[in-house]
Amino acid sequence: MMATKSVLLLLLCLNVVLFLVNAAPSTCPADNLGSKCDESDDWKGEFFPGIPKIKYEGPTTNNPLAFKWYNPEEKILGKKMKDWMRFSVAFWHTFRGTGGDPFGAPTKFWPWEDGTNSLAMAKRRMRANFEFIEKLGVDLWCFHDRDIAPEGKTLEESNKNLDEVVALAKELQGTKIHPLWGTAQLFVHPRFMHGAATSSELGVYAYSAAQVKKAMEVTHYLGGENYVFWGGREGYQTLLNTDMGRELDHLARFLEAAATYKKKIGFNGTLLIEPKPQEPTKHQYDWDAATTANFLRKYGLIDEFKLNIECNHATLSGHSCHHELETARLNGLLGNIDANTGDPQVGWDTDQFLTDVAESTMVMLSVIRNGGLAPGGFNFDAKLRRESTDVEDLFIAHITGMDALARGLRNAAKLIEDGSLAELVRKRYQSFDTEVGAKIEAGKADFEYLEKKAMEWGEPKVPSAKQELAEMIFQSAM
Ligand code: XUL
Ligand code: CO
Repeated sequence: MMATKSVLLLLLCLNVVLFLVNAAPSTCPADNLGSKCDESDDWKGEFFPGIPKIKYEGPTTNNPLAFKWYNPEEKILGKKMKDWMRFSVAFWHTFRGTGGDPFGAPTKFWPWEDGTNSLAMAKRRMRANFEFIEKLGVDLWCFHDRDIAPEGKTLEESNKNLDEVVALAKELQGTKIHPLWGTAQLFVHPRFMHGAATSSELGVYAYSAAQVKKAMEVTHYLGGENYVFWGGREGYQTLLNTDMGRELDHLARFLEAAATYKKKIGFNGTLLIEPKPQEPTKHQYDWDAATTANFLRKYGLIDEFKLNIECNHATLSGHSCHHELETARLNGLLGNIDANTGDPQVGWDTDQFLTDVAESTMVMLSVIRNGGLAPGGFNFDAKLRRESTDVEDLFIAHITGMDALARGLRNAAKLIEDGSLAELVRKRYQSFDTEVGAKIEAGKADFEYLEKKAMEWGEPKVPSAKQELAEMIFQSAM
């Protein structure tokens, strides 16, 4: 009996030792702050060994680590593909995404991660970020302050952590790479449970202002082209205990102060608001593009802000991505796109890479009509599925997302060059290309005049809108 127990104990110990050997990080323990371990060169080499710089090989290649449709230097409608797209990597999904969901534990354990949220780990992750960006061949990245550097015990300490990581990022960026946008993460910490700028608590409003001030400063320092506001926990859960009018006023004052501060520090980047209807809260104030445009107009902020349209947020609000892009564009507000998509069955913000070519073609039609997105671009606010756990999956996901949009661009250009869709639309409205139509469009046709015309013309003949023909033309460009 005793002997069996000892053997079992021995086996158990052996197992523990084996586990420790197997699981031992090939890096320093990251909570070993301040030791010379922090300066370890372990990960100053390659994070993605065996992954080459991704190149364009064309649609016939079966190399998963090559672009099939995205050929950065190729010109489409007179502009290089890379200038149409302005792709950027989202730090949070790519380097902080764990695969965890409300029901399940994390599934992703990247080899460079040691399971901590230390400053040393943040710096190592930043090195991985830039190797990833360079191998993918893009020039832009996006971040939230708290996903690149750990929150400290005080705001001062958090700012200090951020400064350290940002200094390294600046060094690693070199001369070409810079942020498409930066933002402050104002939703994870419990202090933001009532919101940030919409919080009922004055201290939280001030804290949020301080955090945004710092995030704007570092975005500017890194050469960022835009700064994003997304209302993580804004909005009322219930009107019973909520002063909606007061929350909206506070939000407007907050954004006004941000616009003032932007000018004060000489940051020329665009301020972007990212509409989202709900999740995590029940009803967010920036529900969709139209709601946000109305809010901006009401508070006199319409010239200070543009919109960052996210496709999955569009579908959550009951619109297609194209609808949201067109609403933003027609209001002169289309500034940037968070390129992702939702699942047609799952009503969540699943943040999937957009791979549906029909959807990407519609997206690119809007982008072309907008004359491009610069100084905005496409940010991959998209994550690997929980069950994709290889490091190379990070590359495959971005490549397929970039290819889908590149293919969308090629298709949209084909549709525009072919002209038959535009001709179909022109014909549909041609009754307005007349003297009376011109009067209406110039705002010179009053009701008496129109009544006279209606009586003169009698019952109007209403022609076909040719919807299926439009769909046929669209399909032939795919
Ligand atoms: C959340 C979301 C954010 C913003 C930036 O739904 O899209 O990641 O893009 O805070
Ligand atoms: Co987003």
